[in-house]
Amino acid sequence: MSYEADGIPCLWMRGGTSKGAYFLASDLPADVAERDELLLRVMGSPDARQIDGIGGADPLCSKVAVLSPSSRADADVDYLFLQVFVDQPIVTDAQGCGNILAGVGPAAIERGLVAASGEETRVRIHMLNTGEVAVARVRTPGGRVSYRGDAAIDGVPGTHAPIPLMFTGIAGSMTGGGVMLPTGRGVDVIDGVECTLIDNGMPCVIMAASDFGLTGRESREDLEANSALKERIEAIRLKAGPLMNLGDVAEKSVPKMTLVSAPLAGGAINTRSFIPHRCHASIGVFAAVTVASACLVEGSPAAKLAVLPEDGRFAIEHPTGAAEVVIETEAGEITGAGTIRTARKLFDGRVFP
Ligand code: NQM
Repeated sequence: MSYEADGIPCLWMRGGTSKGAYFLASDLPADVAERDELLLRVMGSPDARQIDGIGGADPLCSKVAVLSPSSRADADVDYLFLQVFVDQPIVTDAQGCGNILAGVGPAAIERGLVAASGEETRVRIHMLNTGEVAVARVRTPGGRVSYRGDAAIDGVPGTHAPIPLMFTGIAGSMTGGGVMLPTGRGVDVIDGVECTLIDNGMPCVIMAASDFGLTGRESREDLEANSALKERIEAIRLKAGPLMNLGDVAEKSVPKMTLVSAPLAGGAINTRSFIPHRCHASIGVFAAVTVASACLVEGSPAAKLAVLPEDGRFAIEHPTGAAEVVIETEAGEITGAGTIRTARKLFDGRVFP
């Protein structure tokens, strides 16, 4: 079998507000360097236009999910997320992705890794990047995945079948120790800016937009064109990485850098997220969970601006609407989190590296 001549079975799917290529691990090279080289060719990286590959010339559409039978008794499928950088020859597993996660349940059923059971199939997904298990509920009438439905998520036109996702034990997902605040503090000051270094599913640095002379309402395009701002944020990120137990983050896609401001549309808080160099068109799932969690950290920039919901349903506002996350607490401690996403199978075929 030759990858070049025969191609590789690949599902191209939208997961939440991202798009990516879903593979079975058994269809990819076992050697990591060989696999990454192949994925760069598949996506067409490094190239700002990804003209020679299937990537969408945007980090949100240059993503990969690798699926395999679960290595754990308490999960049905193993999911490894890989971010393929657009304009650098980098493939990294140093973050998970809750949007691409939304497509994992459907893809696992499509590929026969998980059997459909009844109207709705519960898929327990072991997220290899962080070690936790997420539970997805996928509509499977007649034993087939149904992508059609009436759930809408901001950042995606139209409506689709809802895919509820639930998470537990995500504190310190990449920063370790089972704690949300890797420095033990709710506020650290880096380059004169108050930052919350936090990881409740995604390592994030959360700062007030006003500390950068911004309103927080600026468009994605305006923020991306502001090179002085991006340099300031990157300088803070490179210092935050080691403080968050992430080591040298120069070539990593974490921590995400999130600017917060008061909510504008009845939500809990308003955000603009750098992931970490481009500005997100919306916000990542785990990043939204982490921002909601930061709203509960007393004295933090997020807590000072947030309007806390009474029912645990946080609308995290972003450039194209809001992402709703549910935060469950017991005696003031965060015990679980969840969200609703949608996904869509776009193409099933073979990709030629
Ligand atoms: O935070 C983008 C996305 C993501 C990640 C990114 C994500 C998450 O929106 O869980 O979903 O932050 O690089 O797909």
